[in-house]
Amino acid sequence: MTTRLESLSEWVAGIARLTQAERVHWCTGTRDEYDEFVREMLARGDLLELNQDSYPDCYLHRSDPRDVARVEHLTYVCSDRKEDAGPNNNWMLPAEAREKMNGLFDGCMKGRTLYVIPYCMGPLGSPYSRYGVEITDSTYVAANMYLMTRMGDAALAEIERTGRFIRGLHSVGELDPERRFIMHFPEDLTIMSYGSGYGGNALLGKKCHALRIASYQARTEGWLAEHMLIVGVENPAGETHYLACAFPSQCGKTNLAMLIPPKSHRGWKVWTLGDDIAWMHLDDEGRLRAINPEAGLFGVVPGTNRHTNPNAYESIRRDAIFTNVALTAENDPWWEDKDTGEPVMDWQGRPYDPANGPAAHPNSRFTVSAKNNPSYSELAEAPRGVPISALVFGGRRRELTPLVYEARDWAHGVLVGATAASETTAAATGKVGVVRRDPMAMKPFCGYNFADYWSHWLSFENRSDALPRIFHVNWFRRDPDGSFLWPGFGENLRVLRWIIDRCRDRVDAVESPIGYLPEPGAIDTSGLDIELETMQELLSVDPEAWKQEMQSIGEYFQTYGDRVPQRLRAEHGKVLSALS
Ligand code: OXD
Ligand code: MN
Repeated sequence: MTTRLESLSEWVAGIARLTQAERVHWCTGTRDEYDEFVREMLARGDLLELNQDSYPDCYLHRSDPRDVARVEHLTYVCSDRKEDAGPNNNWMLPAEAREKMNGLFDGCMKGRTLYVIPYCMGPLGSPYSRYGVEITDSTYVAANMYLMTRMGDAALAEIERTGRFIRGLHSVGELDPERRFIMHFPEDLTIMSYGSGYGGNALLGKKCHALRIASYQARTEGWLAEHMLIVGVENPAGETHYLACAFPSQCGKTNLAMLIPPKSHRGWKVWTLGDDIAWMHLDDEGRLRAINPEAGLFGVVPGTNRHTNPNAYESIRRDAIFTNVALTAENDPWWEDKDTGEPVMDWQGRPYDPANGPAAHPNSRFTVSAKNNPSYSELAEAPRGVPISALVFGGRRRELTPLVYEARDWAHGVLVGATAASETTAAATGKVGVVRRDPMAMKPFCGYNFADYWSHWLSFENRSDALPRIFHVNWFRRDPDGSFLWPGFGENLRVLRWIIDRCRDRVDAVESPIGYLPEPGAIDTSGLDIELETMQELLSVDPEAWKQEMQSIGEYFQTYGDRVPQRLRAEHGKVLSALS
């Protein structure tokens, strides 16, 4: 099969020539095709069959041990002008980057199959959905794209109808970390990724398209592409409120998106719409509506068990691809905190020896269709998405940041998002556990200058008076001994309830220099073994520590120079003077 869209067929032919691919396969997106990908990978040893009785249609992929996470230091935004990429991105001149990448792609698919993957981000037929074509030489990528996006004929038909698509070129190359680059050309709507097979670097629909390129498009077109989960919280009266929440990688987005209400909350339900990315547009009434551009979950495996995330645990019992987990003697997948079974072989295929570190890689992943999730919302397929009542920012902070607080208004909320910070995790290579500024959880994903991004966020203030309220949460506050103060997981619903009550004007709040905090007792802790003092500690604001934080934020803003919007500086100034 090929295409009648000349711009696409010419591009594919040119890449096939450049890379000297042996054959070209146009992906149709059927289950039979996926099964064939799996058979080929099993034959080559790229996939291993897991125990088919306990884990039907589940497979294990072991990646190159040097290719297990996103590589932010090798990820670039190549805009014409350096200042348009901003201090938040690595930058290279587009011509230079293209030359470098063409050199790497030259002849790199000799003897390999080139897959052409037309895909749709968002529900097919939604006015908010966008299309792309990824070219790759990795069968693993093609199989994962089948689970993560709406890929194949239907997407191609739409691309042929409109002629519009994002071009994504990917090769695993030699998997050599010294010859690895993830390049974005937002002004040309193009992505070039070489030398990695890891999800965030190689499944180009996800971080590269749906965040870096889409954030750039969203700014020019007046919408938002964000690193946010989307959930619906249904109360016992049957009313559902939708929330979009931004947390950095490995801060529990998937767990919150799939939350099962605790036993104390009979009659409540939480519906998953997305666990990683939200595209949000203003509708005719000025409400922000969100769709999830993805169709699957690419989640962190360690820590997933029947208590922390029963829905995820259930979702990955069939039709899942596991990457870099360990194995039990029964050939079941195993990971840290699985709560059942014992590892006999680690993620690198060595006999398990605790001296070698964790059995599963800390960033080991599962890929499954979102439809596997028992709490998947039907509205996740709705072309117009869902109206968002609250936007929630968060991070992983041992101290300082209270369990929850609310911004005074939209502009203050933009400051709250812009000042978010978190301890780093294994989702990206580099040191783990150091606090870094991660505005809107978009540090690794914003395809242009953060200062312009904040202006874009602020611009919504003048476009609608029905915008969602903005909150900040921190599930990760600890006592001096290092123990978590808040139980987290399903109990986080108690905090979401306060957020929703605020949105409906059902509860008052206490004003503080950093925003509105819950009144004592306003967060329902019935049935929880948590002392009053612990709640006070969780909701406390230390003015001295906050002053330092705001001063350091002021210094951070300085690194963006004059482009930082005056409105944001004014909000920052207001908080700082309230703390003095
Ligand atoms: C992810 C990430 O994989 O944020 O979602 O790293
Ligand atoms: Mn993510």
